[in-house]
Amino acid sequence: MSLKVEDEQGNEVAHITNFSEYTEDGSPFSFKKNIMSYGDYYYGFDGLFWSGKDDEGNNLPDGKYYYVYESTLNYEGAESQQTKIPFKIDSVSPDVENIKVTDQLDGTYKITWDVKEESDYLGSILWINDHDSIYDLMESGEKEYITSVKPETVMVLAVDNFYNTGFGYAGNEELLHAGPFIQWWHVSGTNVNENKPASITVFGYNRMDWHIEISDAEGHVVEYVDIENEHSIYGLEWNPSSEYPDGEYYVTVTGTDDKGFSLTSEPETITVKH
Ligand SMILES: [Ca+2]
Repeated sequence: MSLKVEDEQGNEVAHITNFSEYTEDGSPFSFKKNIMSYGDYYYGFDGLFWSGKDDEGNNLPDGKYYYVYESTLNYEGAESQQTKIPFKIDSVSPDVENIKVTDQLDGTYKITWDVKEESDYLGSILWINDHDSIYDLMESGEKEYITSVKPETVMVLAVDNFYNTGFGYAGNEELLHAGPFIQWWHVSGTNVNENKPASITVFGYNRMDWHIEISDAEGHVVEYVDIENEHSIYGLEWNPSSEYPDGEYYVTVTGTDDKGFSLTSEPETITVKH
C-alpha cells in the first residue's frame, strides 16, 4: 500500500510513503488483512505527518487535492486499487492591492480594495488613521467600507479561510503602526534585574519574522533578538546583567511578513533596579 497526493487534475504532486520505513529491509510494508481476527484492530504506526510540501520541499499552492491510497491485494495477478480522499490546502496569504479612497457626495469616504486569494477569502480587518481596528468586514467577504472619518492612512489585513493574513496600506506612511501584525502584546517589566527577568509576550495575526529590541533611555540598542517564522511569542525573558545601570529601558517589537512589509510597535517601558 502506498499514499500520495494528487492535485485536482490528477497529477501526482507529493509522494508520502509506501510504508517501507516500517520494515527492517526497506521493502514495502505488507499489510495482512486477517490480522484483525487476532484482536489487533489497527496498525500501531506512530502517525504519518505531511507538511503540505511537494517532493522538492516547495509549499503547494492553495487549492483542492486528494490523498490517494493505492493498494494491491497479496495474490498473483491482483490489480491495484485506489481510494481518493479530497482535502483543501490553504497556506498562501491573500494579496491586498489597489486600495482607493473616494470622496462621496454626502461627505463620507468610500474605501475599496482588491484581494487576490486562490482559495477562499473570508473578510478584512481595517485600520483608518489610528490604532482602533474595524472588524465589521470579517466573515463578510466585503471589499469596501464607508466612513465619515477622512482617511489619511488605510491599513487592510485580508484574511482567508485558514486565517492566513495579507497586509496592504495606502496613504501617509508616517501614520503606519503595528496593529495589523501584532494582535496583542504585553511586557511585565517593573524593577527587573539579574534575578527577576522582564517577560515579553506577543500574539501575532500570522506567522512572521520578529525582531525584538531593548534600548536604554538615550535610545541606544542594548540587546535584541530575532525570532523567525513564529505566530506568537510566549514569555520571552530578559535578565539585565549587573552592567546595565538602574533606570528606564524600552522594548519594541517589529514584525516582517512574507511580502517584506515591516511594522514596529510603540515602545513599552521596562524599569531596571538591581
Ligand atoms: Ca490562501
